[in-house]
Amino acid sequence: MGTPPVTVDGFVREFLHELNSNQGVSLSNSSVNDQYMALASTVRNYLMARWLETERLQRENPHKTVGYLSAEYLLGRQLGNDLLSSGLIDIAEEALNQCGIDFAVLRAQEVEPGLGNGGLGRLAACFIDSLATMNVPCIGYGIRYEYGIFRQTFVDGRQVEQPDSWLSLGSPWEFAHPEHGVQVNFGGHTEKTVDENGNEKTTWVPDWNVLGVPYNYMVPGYLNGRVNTLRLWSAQATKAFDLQIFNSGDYADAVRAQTFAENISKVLYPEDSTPQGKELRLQQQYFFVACSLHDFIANQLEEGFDLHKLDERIIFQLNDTHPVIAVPELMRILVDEQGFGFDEAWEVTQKCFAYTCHTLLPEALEVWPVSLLGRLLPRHLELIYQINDAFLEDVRAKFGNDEMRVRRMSIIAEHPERSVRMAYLATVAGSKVNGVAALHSQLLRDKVLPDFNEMWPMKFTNVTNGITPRRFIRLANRSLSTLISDSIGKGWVNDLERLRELEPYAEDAEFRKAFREVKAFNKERLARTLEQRDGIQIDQNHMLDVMVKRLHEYKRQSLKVLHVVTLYNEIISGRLDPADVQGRTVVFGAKAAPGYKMAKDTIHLINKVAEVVNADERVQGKLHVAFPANYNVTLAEKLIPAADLSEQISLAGMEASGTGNMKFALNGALTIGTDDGANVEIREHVGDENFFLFGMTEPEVADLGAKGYNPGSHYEGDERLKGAIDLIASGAFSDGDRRVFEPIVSNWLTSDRFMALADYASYMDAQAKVEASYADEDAWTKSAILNIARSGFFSSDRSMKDYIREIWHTMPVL
Ligand code: 26V
Repeated sequence: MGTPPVTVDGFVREFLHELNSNQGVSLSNSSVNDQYMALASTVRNYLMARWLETERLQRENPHKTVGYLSAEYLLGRQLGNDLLSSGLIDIAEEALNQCGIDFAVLRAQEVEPGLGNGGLGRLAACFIDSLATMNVPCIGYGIRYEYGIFRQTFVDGRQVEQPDSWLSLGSPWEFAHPEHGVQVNFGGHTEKTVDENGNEKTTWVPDWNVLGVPYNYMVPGYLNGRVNTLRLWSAQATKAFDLQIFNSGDYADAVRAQTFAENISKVLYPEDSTPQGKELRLQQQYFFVACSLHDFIANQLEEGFDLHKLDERIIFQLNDTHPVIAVPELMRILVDEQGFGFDEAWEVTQKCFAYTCHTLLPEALEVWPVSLLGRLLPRHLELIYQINDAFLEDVRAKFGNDEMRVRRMSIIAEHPERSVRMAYLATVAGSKVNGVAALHSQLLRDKVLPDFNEMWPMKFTNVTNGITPRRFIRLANRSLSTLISDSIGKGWVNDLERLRELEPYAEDAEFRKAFREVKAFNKERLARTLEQRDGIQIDQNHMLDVMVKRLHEYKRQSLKVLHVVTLYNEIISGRLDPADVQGRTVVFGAKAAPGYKMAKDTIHLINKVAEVVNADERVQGKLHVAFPANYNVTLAEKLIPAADLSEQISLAGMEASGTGNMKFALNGALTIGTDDGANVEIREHVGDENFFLFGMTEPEVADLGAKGYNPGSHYEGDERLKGAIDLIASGAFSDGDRRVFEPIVSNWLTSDRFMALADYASYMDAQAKVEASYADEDAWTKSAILNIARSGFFSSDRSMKDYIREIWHTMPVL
């Protein structure tokens, strides 16, 4: 490690040193990648001393740690974040300038680690950022997928997936520790023996294993000198495989076995919300959880720590059900390896876990067939049965022999196939169960887990999600950050409630003008990005209307399409004069799960609508649709700061929280949204008059569902809606071929599970209000500023405080 590069000269020296000694090149013959790698190393070296110091302090004076267990971390690019956290961002820029290098070009060289699908993975990344910033000891545990979320391309308007080989140029951010590999066992059977005291002992005799190799990543706190760790596990063949290669004589077969082992961490499953019950996915889940528990517990044992008090050292937070197999794994370690009695082990286990649920969709609740679980993890299945027996005994004790209730609550479902309900296992095992927004937590109690809520009302709690202001304001929107800091000081970056101090500035004409300049600047930056990245041109004078999120029917991208097609239809049929229309660019960004037909058809429809609308001269450039491919964190950082209007239009009761909604509000976009997820709380904070609410409420949705919903009646009863759907059905967006979008049209007319047609009229009215409000520039700007000033609550720092107070009972390290 060189001298800490705290001056520009020092930084230049260190950077050149890294270029020479690590990349093996001189400045004059270095590639952009060389320069990027050297810059990354320079920052890394600076953070290294702090990382080691954080680790040393924890070892010498152990604090209770958060073990965040998540199958996904959607980190986004690291370079800017680590420079910001270390306070080196300006120094680095100047140093590179002196070397004749454009900082922005180096930043653009980084391939973002996309080790997550969407909201759930990005939330994990925000949480670990906040914990480091708040000085809370945390280890994030997860999987080092060799391929992250696929790269989306469009071919003839249809989604085509490409592998995301994010590691192909090497990642400067990871530290591999093959010497700390952990063996993970699978398969086989169990054997019972009785010891000299007459106690039954169970031994698991597995029949294959893999090696988990930890890769450590720095998680720097913002300007506080703390660096926590994210530890991602990579699967390799163990020595046993090597031995097989040596002994079997069948070299090719043995190498195949190695490939088999390495498959476990090969690729992120790109489905979110529809579990496929794939064996490899269960292998992934057990793999990372077994490595993580072993890692933490081995450290405690080394110190001679008494595992009866394990909860004084760790709380494992289960990020949805994906890591729930950790529950029987901890039981197995305590009972089979540490000689605990079952009850004793269960008492410890219950104190060491808490569970966050991220969904309400019944089909998104994971279940594993008993046949599959028993084959892969026979000992764990036994323990799950034992946990279930003890639990159902408690149910009977509390509610009498209400066998209907017992069957409803059993961790084991009998139909359609005997399987383990992972959400129930998590609820039974967890010291706390939380939803991710107030409405969601209430629905979780009332609709998903009502029996459990009745049994343990105190177990249930809410922690509304949040987002990190470091990445999503300070880094992504530097010009807004400067404007804010010039007005109220810099303290807001890690104390976001201080944005309240901006409220009076909404009345300040000069500030409003400055705010509009910030938006204009961000739109220009976005225009450049879209031009370079996608060859898309956008009109910077348009209202920028943005809907970016995973493609899912419940999120209702199709409702947004109906809005666009209605406007288009009104214009081309002469009912609407383009001269009277506010110019609007509608931006979509969305990936569909590769096997999700309706989602992929919707992507196709959006692209075809874009093609037709954008090319039609009758529109006079007033309506433009842009659908850049491969929406990811990096693009979000450019798009969100430029947005005027944020589309949060899910059917009420379906979106657990949403977090994009928070990012938009904090960057001064106004929301058009339903009363769903965290939208409810955003509206409460920013005020009704600064939010465009529409659509049914959750109870109205439930009522309509119960009465029987008939989408056809909305189609027949609304001329504009009928016109829009008929236009799509006519082949106007598919070169006259009526078959292309027939599945979408017939879904609207006959099923429409997420009731887009029922909310259409209300949505159109709300959009009319948007249009009118936007015309009053000053009023709109005031609202935008108030959105920012009143959204400080949605910092993930606040979410972390809530987890600490309600669930973890950990303390920041002073
Ligand atoms: C479920 C499954 C099922 C098995 C296949 C792979 C897979 C991957 C992810 C999931 C989780 C789906 C739940 C989820 O992502 N929920 C989102 O969580 C966000 C953070 O709390 C929240 O803002 C979104 O509203 C919610 O949809």
